[in-house]
Amino acid sequence: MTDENEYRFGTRAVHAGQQPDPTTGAIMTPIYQTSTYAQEGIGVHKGHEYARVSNPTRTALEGNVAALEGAAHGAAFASGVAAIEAMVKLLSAGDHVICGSNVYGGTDRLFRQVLARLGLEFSFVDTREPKRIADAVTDRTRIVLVETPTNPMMHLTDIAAAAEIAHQAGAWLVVDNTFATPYFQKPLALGADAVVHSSTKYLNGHSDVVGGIVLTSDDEIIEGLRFLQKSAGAVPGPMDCWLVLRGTKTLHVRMEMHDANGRRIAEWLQHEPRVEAIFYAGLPTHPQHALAKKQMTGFGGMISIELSSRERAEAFLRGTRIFTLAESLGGVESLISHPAAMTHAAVPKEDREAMGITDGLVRLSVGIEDVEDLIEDLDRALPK
Ligand code: P1T
Repeated sequence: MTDENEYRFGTRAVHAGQQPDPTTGAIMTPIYQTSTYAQEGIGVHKGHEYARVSNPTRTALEGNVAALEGAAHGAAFASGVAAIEAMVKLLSAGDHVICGSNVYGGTDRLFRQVLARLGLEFSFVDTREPKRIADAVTDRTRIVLVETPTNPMMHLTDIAAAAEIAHQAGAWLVVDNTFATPYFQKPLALGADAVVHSSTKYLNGHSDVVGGIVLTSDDEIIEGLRFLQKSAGAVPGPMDCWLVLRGTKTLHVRMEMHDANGRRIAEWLQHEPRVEAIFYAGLPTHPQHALAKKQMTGFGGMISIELSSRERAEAFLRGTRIFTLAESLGGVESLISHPAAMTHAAVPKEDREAMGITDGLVRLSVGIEDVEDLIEDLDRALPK
């Protein structure tokens, strides 16, 4: 496919970034399982020198996801946290990052326990209220990073408002779009400078890869990221790129199903007296539902519920048969997890509880199984 922007989402998902293999005509992009490439003379080659710098399978994946996010460029990394780290490593010691107070626990850990040691400064701010971002800006602020919806509380940030504040401060707005995916939310079109993903999740969709990717149309950002792929080397292998590329071909189909199942289950849970509270941006009772409808076109399959105690949460987690207790999300199969003890265990307890990640909180990643089976599974497992 040559002019990708001419086509709609599903067509781009299947084709963008790829063309039949020039040597064999293979329709599917081959897994170029090689670390290096022959040179005819010094510096005379077919566009690839060494696989840390570039690999055709990775290039196809980067082009594909860039087309889905409406970006000019993509840079793939070995994991979601590696992608986030690369983005922040564009900065220098003394620079300041404003990060949403509720982000994936591993992002929080990377910032507080690794990058802060190297001289970057971080402020954690509840970005549901854009003014709090403006209040946290310093003359060294270079990046504002938000997840929307957040993991696991489903808090939203007004992307357009956050972009305006970041730009006034001379900073980039980076949006972690892992939960919504480009099928339901396009941060770059709303003013963000870069989007990051854990491609481990919905982009791949089959829970068999760990990966990350950054998408941007900003030349300075992509040049910096390419330099970091080469210089710091946290790049994904060709097999993993190929698996994610296979996954993105069905992203639009899977997301429709995650969304339909997610809505049905959220509505069912909402009327369930054994559930104390439910967090899902697609419900009219969500405090930011109006913003959700404004900047998202669907709400997906991530739902959190409050069951009021660790005992009730544990009974529920033990009781499901289809929903499997595991870290991660976004695969075709339904998973269930306990954020306080699992994904967000590294976040200080006071901070965790301040944002609602209590011992009674349970997170569901609703898969694409038959929704009646999923509801029966939850019904059977919910404690009295
Ligand atoms: O696991 P990794 O591919 O490194 O991605 C990190 C990451 C980044 N951003 C968000 C929003 C995420 O949810 C994650 C990873 N999250 C889990 C493993 C989880 O179970 O929540």
